[in-house]
Amino acid sequence: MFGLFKKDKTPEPIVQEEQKEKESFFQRAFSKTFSNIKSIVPQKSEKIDFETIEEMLIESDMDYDIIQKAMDGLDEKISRKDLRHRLVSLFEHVDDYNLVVEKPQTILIIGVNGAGKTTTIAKLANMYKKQGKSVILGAGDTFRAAAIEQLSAWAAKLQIPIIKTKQGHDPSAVAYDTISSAVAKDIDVCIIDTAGRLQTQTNLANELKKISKVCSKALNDKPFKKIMILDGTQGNTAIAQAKAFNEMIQIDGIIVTKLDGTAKGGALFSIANKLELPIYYIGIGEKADDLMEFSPDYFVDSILDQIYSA
Ligand SMILES: Nc1nc2c(ncn2[C@@H]2O[C@H](COP(=O)(O)OP(=O)(O)O)[C@@H](O)[C@H]2O)c(=O)[nH]1
Ligand SMILES: [Mg+2]
Repeated sequence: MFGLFKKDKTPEPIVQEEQKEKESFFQRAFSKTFSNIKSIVPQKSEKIDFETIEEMLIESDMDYDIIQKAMDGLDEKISRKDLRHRLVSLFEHVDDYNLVVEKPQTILIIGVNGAGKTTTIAKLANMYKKQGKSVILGAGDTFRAAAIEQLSAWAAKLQIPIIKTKQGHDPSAVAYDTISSAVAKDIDVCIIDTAGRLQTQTNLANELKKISKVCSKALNDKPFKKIMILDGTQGNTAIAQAKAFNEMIQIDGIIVTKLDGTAKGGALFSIANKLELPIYYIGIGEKADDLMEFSPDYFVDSILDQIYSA
């Protein structure tokens, strides 16, 4: 969507606008990570010492295993081109960043309490609505009354329909009703919230499995996406969390939130590489517009821009 310039033509104004928006978004998302990087590499140059790059990546919270893997065999002085190639290749397990599946495009949102699930649902709903799509929400975190209220408040604000039930009721029924309603009303996108915590981990695993099964059933076995929300301020520790959820219910991809508050942006390399999953979007605030699609190329280039001279 971004940077799709037609050959031999000046970029169209709309594309330039989008590009600018993306640039400023990435600057905001990684401002703390970038200032950290700049303190380690105060002067830009054409080639940078191996140890300096290593230190920079460690300080950005990139996992040491991954750093070793990425830098294996590189020269003592590293050029932008060589480093770029290595860093981008950490994301190469993914070739498809498209979250869109057959209508109704259904997204089941999972993750621990406080990761940013409900807020991210609002951001996704807002984005799809701006794209001209119709959206319906399912308040599947029935464990806490506050979670139902929070999603209802977003639905009202964004003027989007929501399917909900009383606290303690079956979240699978909410998921089923949300998808059925989307099918009946020809709605494009269904986004379903889930609880991040129950009385026990086993309960949570069973509940998520059941919700997932019910979604498949409501969709007549058509595919849908299970997206894990990770709190970016947790850096690498979020990986263990994601692995635990991945064992309960196979995850299709990740959205990382709260990057606005952290210098641990380098953890995105480890999260993507260790989990071998796509990072679809990144979140950088509490407002409905604070979401941007993630692009490995763009991410790597914006890091390299901090340290290499043109
Ligand atoms: N700074 C910041 N705060 C966020 C972001 N996403 C969510 N939050 C805040 O994190 C808290 C928990 O979010 P919530 O969506 O309720 O998490 P949930 O428990 O996973 O549903 C709320 O106060 C949100 O406003 C983000 O990208 N940046
Ligand atoms: Mg919530």
